[in-house]
Amino acid sequence: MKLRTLLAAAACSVAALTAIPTAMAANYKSEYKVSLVLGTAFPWGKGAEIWADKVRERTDGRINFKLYPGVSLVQGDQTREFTAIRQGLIDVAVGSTINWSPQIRQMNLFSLPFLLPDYAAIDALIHGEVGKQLLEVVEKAGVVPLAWGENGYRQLSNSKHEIKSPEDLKGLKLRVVGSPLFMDVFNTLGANPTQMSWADTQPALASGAVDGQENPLSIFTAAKLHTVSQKYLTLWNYVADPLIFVVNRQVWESWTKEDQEIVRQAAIDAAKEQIVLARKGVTDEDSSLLKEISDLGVTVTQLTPEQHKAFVDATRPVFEKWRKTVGEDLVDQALKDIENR
Ligand code: X2X
Repeated sequence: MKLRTLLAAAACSVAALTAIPTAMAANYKSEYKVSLVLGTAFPWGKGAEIWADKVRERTDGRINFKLYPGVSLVQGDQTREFTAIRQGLIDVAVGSTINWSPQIRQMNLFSLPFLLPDYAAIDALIHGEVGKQLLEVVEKAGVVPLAWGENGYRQLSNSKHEIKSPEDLKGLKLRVVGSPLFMDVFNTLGANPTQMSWADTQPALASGAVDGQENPLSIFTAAKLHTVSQKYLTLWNYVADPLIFVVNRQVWESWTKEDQEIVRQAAIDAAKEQIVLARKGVTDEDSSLLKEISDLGVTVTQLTPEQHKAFVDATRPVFEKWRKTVGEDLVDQALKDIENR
């Protein structure tokens, strides 16, 4: 090869090398779509906003997240969210384990009735072996999981009467989320459950098409459920749903290693703040949200240990049935971790 050709070839490869970062940056989208059920009036959306802000700041604006609450990228059907993340219709998401459980059966773990006695139990699972295994399942399904957040303990509200025993649920029309496990729980308790998206729930409560629903107290207040006839609230802590911060795999791979690390660390930091927000006012130390709700004229019912036990006993068959679907080993590991918390 002539010297001049050699030099030209060398110059070309240098150009190619130096061109890489620019080319990659050019592959970045101007905006990444973040799917959420709830917007920034709720701890859920607030957590996503905190994540977005940190990512924008720490990447000097190379990565911009735009929030799409109301799972609008899947026309409000929260049970299709996980599939849409895999397919790339959604770039980024902060999603509930409940909404992804139709695709990932192991996510039903947190919905096993009365598995989680307290916040320490939730923490033991998400920060321990169980959390690690569940994130591996998400990873194997082709989505990049980054951090655990929290929606919260789901309490029962209705427009008809106080609920203190399974008998009180007889015939009540209740809106439930999209996992069949919830249908099993409320059918077993003698209620009349119907699956519905969150988007359809408030109109259904307002019109009286359904009598009640179950959701964390932060949602009860922010969505002003007392204005849609929810006059009775029973605190029974029967399940709690964590949130997971994730990125679509192709999107993740389009980012430089440096940016991947920034997005990961920002998710971890934002999730920590998000959990604090989710628990604000609903702990033993600070129960201010309960007071806020009873000040709205809502009858708040705390169960005695005996009343609580009646619900635990009545839902035990559902626990046993779903234990197999979730996976015996995973449930055993969870029970062990909760015992040792
Ligand atoms: O639909 C619900 O009840 C909600 C908002 O809690 C979830 O997305 C799981």
